[in-house]
Amino acid sequence: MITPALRADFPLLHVRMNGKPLIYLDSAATSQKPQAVLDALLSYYREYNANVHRGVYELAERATLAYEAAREKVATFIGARADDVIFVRGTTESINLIAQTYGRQNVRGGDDIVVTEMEHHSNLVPWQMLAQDKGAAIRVLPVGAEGMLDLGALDRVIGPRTRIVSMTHQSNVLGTINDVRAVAARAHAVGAVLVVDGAQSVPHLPVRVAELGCDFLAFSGHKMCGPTGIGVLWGRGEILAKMPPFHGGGEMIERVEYERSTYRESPHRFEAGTPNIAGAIALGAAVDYLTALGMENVRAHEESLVRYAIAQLSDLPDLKILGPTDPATRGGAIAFQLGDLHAHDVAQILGDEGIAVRAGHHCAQPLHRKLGVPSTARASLYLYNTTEEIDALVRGLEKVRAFFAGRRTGDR
Ligand code: C6P
Repeated sequence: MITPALRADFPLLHVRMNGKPLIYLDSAATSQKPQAVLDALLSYYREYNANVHRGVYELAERATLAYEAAREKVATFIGARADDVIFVRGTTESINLIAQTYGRQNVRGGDDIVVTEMEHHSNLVPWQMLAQDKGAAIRVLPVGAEGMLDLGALDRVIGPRTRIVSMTHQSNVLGTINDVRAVAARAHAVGAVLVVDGAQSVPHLPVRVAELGCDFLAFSGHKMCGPTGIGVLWGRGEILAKMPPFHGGGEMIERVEYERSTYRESPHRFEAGTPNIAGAIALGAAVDYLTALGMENVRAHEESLVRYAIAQLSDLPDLKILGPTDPATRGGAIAFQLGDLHAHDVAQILGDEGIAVRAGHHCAQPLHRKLGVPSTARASLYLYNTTEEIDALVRGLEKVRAFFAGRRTGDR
């Protein structure tokens, strides 16, 4: 069970913004951190700061053990083997790593790389760079009615030329939770690999790589109660074993000569240089925190918040929610438009009320263009949010409407 009592674990939820209690509705951008994660960061630096995989003295061994224990925790969290879990800076770096290693090795001129219309720029631009380099084409799975992927187009868009399909599990704009298994089946039927952007799903849903049926999964620590600058790439072991390294440097090599080198196995082959040791250890603490709550409970809490939020927001005249309205098919990123008001104006006035929401294109310009809107405001929910905060959002939006209605009357 998730209760408002867990808010006591998050120091930042108790600060004030503009003299008002903070109502944090921007967890899709980054989540707040529980004390246990802050403690893990500090205790590494205070008690056993040393590099990993290098020294044999006690501090170095302690740091290495904690770093590798974090890898084990993350692996268990997603139902994977630890050797297939690679620490990177975040989702963006994960996807660039796949594009520049697996992609460069396997994509040729005339091939197709398939994405969907609801991708974050992090899951589009790295593929464009690869496609431009190789003379490959980007093909796009459309978004259909109510912000769901149009799975009827799967057989048309994914075909014999497709080498890589890369899709988000949960949209950061529409909130849509995609049917990854259906896309995996089609990708595998034509011999392509499936990359899943889990930036918005791993923090919010139980995610097991075997159940998704994907070949790669990318996610970020900072959206799941962990620190910034640490993220994860999971890859299927037999694929990682054949992939070339991403960066060259220390700790990823077996033998180095002047002209050439040989490389270690995964995950070390993909972790050149000193990694984000504190970040990985603190991500392990975040995983412990989420595991103790139970990801089924996190999802159930968010689903009930989404149901409440959609019902309350739908009562506001002129408010249009993007994406599915059935809470069973979506997560807690709720992008909306309020009449013809500019999203930044909406977010600014909410901010004055202590309510933190994001405004803009949310790094999804092609999706906004498709929907015919330049920008949206977005409230995004997480395990620490409450129905009272949604009530405050609704009151805040009523103020926004009243403010602009007054200005319009004054203009006449
Ligand atoms: N979306 C948002 O406000 P990084 O920045 O590498 O941790 O995550 C990138 C990323 C990739 N995919 C999806 C679906 C995402 O939502 C994000 C990050 C934030 O929506 C910041 S732009």
